Amino acid sequence: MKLKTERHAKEIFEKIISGADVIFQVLDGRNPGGTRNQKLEEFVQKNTPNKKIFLIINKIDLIPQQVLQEWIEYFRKTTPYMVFGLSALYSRGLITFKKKLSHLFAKRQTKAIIVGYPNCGKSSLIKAFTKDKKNVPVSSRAGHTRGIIEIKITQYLSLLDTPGIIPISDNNEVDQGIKGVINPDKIKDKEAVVQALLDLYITPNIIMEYFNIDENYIKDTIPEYSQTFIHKFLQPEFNNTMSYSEFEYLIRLIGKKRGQLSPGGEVNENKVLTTIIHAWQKNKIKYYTLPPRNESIK
Ligand SMILES: Nc1nc2c(ncn2[C@@H]2O[C@H](COP(=O)(O)OP(=O)(O)OP(=O)(O)O)[C@@H](O)[C@H]2O)c(=O)[nH]1
Ligand SMILES: [Mg+2]
Repeated sequence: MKLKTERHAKEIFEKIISGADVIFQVLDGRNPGGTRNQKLEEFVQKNTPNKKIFLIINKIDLIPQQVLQEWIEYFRKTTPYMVFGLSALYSRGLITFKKKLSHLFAKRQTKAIIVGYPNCGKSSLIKAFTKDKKNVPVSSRAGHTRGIIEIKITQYLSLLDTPGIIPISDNNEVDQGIKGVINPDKIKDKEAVVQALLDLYITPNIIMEYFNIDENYIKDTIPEYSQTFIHKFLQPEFNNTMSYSEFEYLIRLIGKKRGQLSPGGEVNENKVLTTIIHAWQKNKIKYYTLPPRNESIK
């Protein structure tokens, strides 16, 4: 779904948050800044300032503790919202989160809703809450539009079991490929997605490590290019952009390593690109981002 206009965005936001007093905005821990929707936050502040927003940094099992701390500090300094880190998949941080919630909501019945971009872990978080035997489904609001079920997570706080999906604002294939909402086979320009990955998130050495490509392999496989390439891209401190021929070289290396060849014997680039995007979408390639430095305090 595409947010065509400002009005359209507002309609969607309105729908997402209706019926809830508390909004849990789930962020992908590997890129919390990029998976946060500030337009939604502004909308809530302007139109329904009584609704409380929480930032939930999910998937913390995929990032170093120090990186999580930096993001938490960053959000505490630059936003008025409460911030929590957790792993919905491994139920980490859930008890602390619930304890805090029972302190914060101790007077009247309150309803929370989970919102976030596709793939950030909304359903996993709901599942984590449901798995906990102490959290019981309390009501099915029959007669209401969809018969939404609520899960009681503390004495006074219940969670609507249908999350609000924030649509990706532009219908861009690259964004969708990176966010994992489109199957790699369906992506027309796979090269653009892999190049964007290399521009925004991962360095070539991370990809090569993932495919078990080391110095010797590079030297043995395509000797004419190897010294410059090794020097430039096998280092973890890599801070260069790849030229197109270097990019092609990387694809060739991976293709040879994986035996992804066309009948003619050349590397099947399409297959290699699909493999990379697939590995990325399945969270197999490790990465994380750091918060921006020196941002003014709100
Ligand atoms: N490692 C890790 N993976 C997670 C975590 N939470 C969710 N995932 C994975 O991320 C992917 C997306 O999780 P979902 O819970 O389906 O995400 P969602 O936000 O409901 O996605 P949509 O329904 O498509 O909007 C799945 O492969 C989950 O297993 C987590 O805490 N750690
Ligand atoms: Mg879901």
